[in-house]
Amino acid sequence: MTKQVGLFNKELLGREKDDYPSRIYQEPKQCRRQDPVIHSHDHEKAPLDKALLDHYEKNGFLFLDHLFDEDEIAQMQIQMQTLRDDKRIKDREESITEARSGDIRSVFDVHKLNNSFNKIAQDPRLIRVAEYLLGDQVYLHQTRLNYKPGFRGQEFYWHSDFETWHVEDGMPRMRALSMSITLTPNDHNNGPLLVIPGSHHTFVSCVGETPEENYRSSLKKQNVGVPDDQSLQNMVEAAGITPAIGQPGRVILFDCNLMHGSNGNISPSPRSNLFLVYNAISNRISRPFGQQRERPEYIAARGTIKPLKSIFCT
Ligand code: 6CS
Ligand code: FE
Repeated sequence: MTKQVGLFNKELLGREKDDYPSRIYQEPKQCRRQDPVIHSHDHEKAPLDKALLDHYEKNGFLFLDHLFDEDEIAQMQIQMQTLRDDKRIKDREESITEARSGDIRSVFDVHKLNNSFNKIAQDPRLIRVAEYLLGDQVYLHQTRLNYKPGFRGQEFYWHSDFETWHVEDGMPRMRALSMSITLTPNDHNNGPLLVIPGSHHTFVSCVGETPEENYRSSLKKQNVGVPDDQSLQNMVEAAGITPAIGQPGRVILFDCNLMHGSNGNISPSPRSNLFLVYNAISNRISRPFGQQRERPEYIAARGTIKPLKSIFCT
């Protein structure tokens, strides 16, 4: 018997209908995606060729190479080290440490903590791609540096970012995407991003209620909003697992609902990436679809939201 928890309360609160309910049923469910993958249709204006757009539509991810020159990449690598070695950064709430080793795992809101990353996050070469795919002006929902240090970098278990951003941040529709810029080599040995091609077409409703202030543990190890084994098995049997490997400077762009994760890193070399999450202005987050309090601004921007650049400026 499917017990729907909290749905009645939401109706009472006049909340719009939740098209992607999760963490309210007693057993896992799957539903078809109810949003386009690519929200623009004017191919004349497309900043990417048709083959790449078709790949993205079908698989939910794509690679952008040679966007940044050697100096730009070197500058990002220097800034990444500087942040990691700055004691003041480690003591901030935006810094998430590894549960076991205490090494820095992630630094959130990194575009507000560092001018170089702020410039990259607003770079027109990235914004125009995000604007086209999302069919709207865009803003930064979240930015973070994931360090995944050598020897002891812990895993990120399978998940859909959208499932979390919908339930815990109130992101209404699947109209957001992540750009992961590789800052160190991402190879088969150091815990590269693993994606399940085509999984963005299905929304997996997860079992298990969200504890208050879940982010205090989920950013170290995600235990809630995690898909069930059978759903994962079905997706992997249908499409396999693709490791998103690449040399520094590659942009791994993926849809907000793509199922992804990454293994721990026991190799000596860190797998460090800059993650930029672009959300459509029309899709700004509101009240969480779960019952919990809003997450802090450094994880989910909701205060000062303004478009990064008009889509009418070429
Ligand atoms: O909760 C979040 O927003 C973060 N959690 C994961 C595992 N991926 C997206 C994001 O960094
Ligand atoms: Fe994620």
